[in-house]
Amino acid sequence: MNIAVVFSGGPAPGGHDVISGIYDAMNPGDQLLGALQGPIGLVNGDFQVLDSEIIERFRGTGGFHMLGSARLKIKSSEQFDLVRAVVSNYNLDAIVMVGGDDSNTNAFFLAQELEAVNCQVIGVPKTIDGDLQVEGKLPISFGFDTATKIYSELVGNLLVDCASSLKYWHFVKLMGRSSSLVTLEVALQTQPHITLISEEVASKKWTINDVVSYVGERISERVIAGTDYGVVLIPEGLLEVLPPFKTPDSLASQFRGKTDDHGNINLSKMPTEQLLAEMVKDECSKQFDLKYHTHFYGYEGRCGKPSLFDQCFATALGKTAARLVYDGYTGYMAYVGNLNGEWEDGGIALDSLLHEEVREAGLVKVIAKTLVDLSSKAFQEFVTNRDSWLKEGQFKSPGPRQFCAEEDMVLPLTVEMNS
Ligand code: FBP
Repeated sequence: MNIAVVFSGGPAPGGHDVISGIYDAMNPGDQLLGALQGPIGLVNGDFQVLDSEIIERFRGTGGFHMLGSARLKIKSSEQFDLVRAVVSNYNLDAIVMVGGDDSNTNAFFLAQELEAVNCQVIGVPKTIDGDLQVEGKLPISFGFDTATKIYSELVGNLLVDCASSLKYWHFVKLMGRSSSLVTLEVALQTQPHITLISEEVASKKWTINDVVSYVGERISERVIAGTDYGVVLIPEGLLEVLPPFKTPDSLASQFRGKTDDHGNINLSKMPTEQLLAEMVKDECSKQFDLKYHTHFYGYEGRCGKPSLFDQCFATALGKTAARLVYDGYTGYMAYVGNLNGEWEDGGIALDSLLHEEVREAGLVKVIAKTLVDLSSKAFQEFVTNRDSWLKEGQFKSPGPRQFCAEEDMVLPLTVEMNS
């Protein structure tokens, strides 16, 4: 068989292990090809043959640089024709698409388009955002564990720094798109002074002014108590859930309407942390002068060396994808679940995950993003403890990852608590 593997969307730690897992599970004599620059390589017929030398060079490493990736959505009939031609030129029997919710949606439509040319399409759940989950089957995608451990180290360092220098507030935006799962996980791991969760803000129907008051009041509480320093965590998708707001020359307004190829707003480019810090400073200016720094943690974690958990998990996902190919499936996504016990694996029909959503192009069929469930154990744990985290001495600084078996196989707290 000839199997092609495609990285799609943003990188996530463990991608190279998915490929290693596919390679390990392939029958001798079968060929694995890697699409260069992800979907772009698939459309243009740009591939690299993946042999044992390349596989061993990249096994266990972070990043997607073995092949490169892109956010191209294969959607037009011309693009589907080009892929069909590539399938025929390279005698491809199967394509494994390693991607998030949008890329797996694309994998579903590609599977339909390629059925006539007998080419199977299998998806593998990838994304640091944690927003691709399937209840009862897939508790998380690969990459989330490593990325959140890296962000937790960085946030932990800031917590120690501000408690040491006693003078700064750090406003930290964390990647994750519309879902605040990354932020919730990092909050549980580091116990910072103030954390915003977009799903809660949306449920309370807060405006930007409500958010500014909430943060300002908590900061004032600490200032009055003589602790004029702390860390504020802000999910990347915060602005998306706030009703349109007007601030003079609003930074956010510059970015409204700009979307990626799948119709997602480019939240990573919105300087939400800066905007919020400025507005809070303004709000508090009559009482005190807020001294702050802003940070955005996202790219730092997307390509980190995968944790042992992510290496094992991604390899298992790759092996499962290969098995689905050999068993003749198409339009399925590989899963590995029951992570607290004996791991279980298999395939999930992609069409069972689709729902209708309004995107830039109107109503489209996509895989629903998993958001923070406000009734989940993980969120409730956060709600129970956040007031005490606001006070001195509650924070945690996990430090660098140790990569020793026991510590590095610890599941993300949100996954552990919610399973
Ligand atoms: P995927 O959905 O492709 O996994 O990417 C996730 C992500 O890391 C988001 O958290 C972030 O908003 C986005 O990528 C940033 O994308 P870009 O690489 O285009 O800046």
